Amino acid sequence: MIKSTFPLLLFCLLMSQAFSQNPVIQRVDPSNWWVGMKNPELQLLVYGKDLKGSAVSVSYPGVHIRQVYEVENPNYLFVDLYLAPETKAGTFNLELSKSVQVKRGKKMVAETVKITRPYELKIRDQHPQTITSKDLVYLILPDRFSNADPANDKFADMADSMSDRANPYLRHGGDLKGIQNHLDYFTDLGITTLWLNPVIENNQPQTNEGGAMRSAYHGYGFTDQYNVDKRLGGNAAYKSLIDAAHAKGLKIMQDAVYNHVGINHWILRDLPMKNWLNQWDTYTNTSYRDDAVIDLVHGNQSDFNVQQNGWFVPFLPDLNQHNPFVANYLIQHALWTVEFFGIDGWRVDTYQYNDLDFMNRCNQALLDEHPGMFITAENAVKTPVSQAFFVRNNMYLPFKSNCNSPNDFVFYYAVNDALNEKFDWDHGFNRLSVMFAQDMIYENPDLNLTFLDNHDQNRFFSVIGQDMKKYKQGIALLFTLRGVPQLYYGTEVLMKNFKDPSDAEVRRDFPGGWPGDKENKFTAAGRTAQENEAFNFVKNLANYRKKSAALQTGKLTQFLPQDGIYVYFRHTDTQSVMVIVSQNEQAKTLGTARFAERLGGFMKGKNVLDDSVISDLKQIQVPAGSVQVIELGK
Ligand SMILES: [Ca+2]
Ligand SMILES: [Ca+2]
Repeated sequence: MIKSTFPLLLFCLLMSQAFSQNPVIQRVDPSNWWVGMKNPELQLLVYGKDLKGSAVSVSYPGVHIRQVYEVENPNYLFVDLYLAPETKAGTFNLELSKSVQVKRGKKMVAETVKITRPYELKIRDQHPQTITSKDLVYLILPDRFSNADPANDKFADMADSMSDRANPYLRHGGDLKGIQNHLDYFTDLGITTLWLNPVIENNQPQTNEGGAMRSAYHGYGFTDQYNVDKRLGGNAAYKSLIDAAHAKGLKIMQDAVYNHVGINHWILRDLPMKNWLNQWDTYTNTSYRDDAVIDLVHGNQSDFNVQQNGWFVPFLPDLNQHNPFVANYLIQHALWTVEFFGIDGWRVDTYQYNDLDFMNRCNQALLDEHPGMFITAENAVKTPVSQAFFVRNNMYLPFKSNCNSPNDFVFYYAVNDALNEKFDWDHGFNRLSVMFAQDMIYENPDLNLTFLDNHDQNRFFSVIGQDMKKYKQGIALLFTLRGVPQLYYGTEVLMKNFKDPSDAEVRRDFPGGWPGDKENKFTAAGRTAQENEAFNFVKNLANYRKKSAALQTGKLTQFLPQDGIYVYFRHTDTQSVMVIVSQNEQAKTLGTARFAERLGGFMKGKNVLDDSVISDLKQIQVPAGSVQVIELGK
């Protein structure tokens, strides 16, 4: 035994010398893949140390290496694989062999070192559903909704190690388990789909914005796409939430960011190549101007480049989606996420800043694997033309988007303005009828994601001056007009505020979501009478909508607003709903002769908001500032 010690030590020493020059694999992205994907191609990003010069091989039936790319940085290899249709699930070894110089005594000699990395091909078992106009979406900012696990609020090893509910700019500790604990609250309210602001790791340092240090609690600065932030509970908590939501019939919409990543993203610490990002000689911010992109007639290249390739803010670098490795990385992450977690739909952040051909490729990759998948694009634009440009539309243009839904900002502005204005020729409810008259521009306006407010906007109840009549009108318009309605968390319990002094004011904690909260708005007993009036209004109409074919998928027929009263119908072959909304300051008797084409054959109606019966459809009483949702009957 003693004799063998020396040679063994020497061997270890030699090995350690050899390994110091050896290639090392630290990670492979995507972290796994699936057999049975419609697209048989897969590009692995292999990252580690000194990978350049390695030969790569795989010995597994059906898995073929098409090409290996070396790039500027020797720590990366990109490996194109082809997975034949008959490939079975299992784990193969990615084998790298490289000739390295090793010291033997006083001599350097060449030696071949081999390293292997197991890679798993799983069986596809998720069956995402499609989000449609039958759904009601509820938007949650995960850090601000409910804290089920105070132990994960902060971590000393993260770039921002703070959590403080007293500071509106820092993390507050909300997490995915907190959301999961309230699934019954959502289903009771009539919600069918949850949209969470991004859950992916944001290991970002605090940043100075407007003189205040802020945390990336909003989630829009990704630092590792393949990990859900551990302060939200990590991948396991996200999977658990989604499985539990699906079990209760709730769908999940993921918030995607393709345009940029956080400045602390792991790839940025050791870039594969300089043009992974859109780099500028001097810092260049995007102009945030959609007109620079949509102006195919009079636009110029310079404005276009700044809008597209300028950085969103200094700590969110712009990704170069013209780089095919970047494009593949982003697209495969989207596919991976659907398969891994069972995502039902996508909301794409900052859509207009992405290379639009890249976005079409990305959308198509999702649609190829999941036909009919709901993909809704965020563009904070003000005109139907601009909004339609970025989605499937009926315009004859050289560029055609394949995104199937816009976040309907035009609707958002129109409803907020309409409810705040006095009725006249082009104000008040006329804004709505004028807007809907332009729906011919969209391929399918029923897929527009309509909303009254979201995490970036003033809260609806504040915008309308905390007026309950306008509140009910707004909710009723949202739930009964065309589109996929989206509610922002807390709107149902009258959460309020303007973005003054910052957007943190419209992202307050949901009262009752934290242990020891003095108020609990999750329960009727914890809500004020007015909050219960609001909650019950939302709940009743949302649950009616849930079983109303007319409101979910019926055709919208509108009549020009007159005398401050807007009348429209949602109708299928089997159900007709008449909506009457008034911004008249006096009660009126509404003669209905001009609606005869939609009222023909109906004798009576029931206002589903209060179950009152309208026995004479020829003369309908319309109180000042009222809304009626009338299911018509024979
Ligand atoms: Ca927590
Ligand atoms: Ca960009």
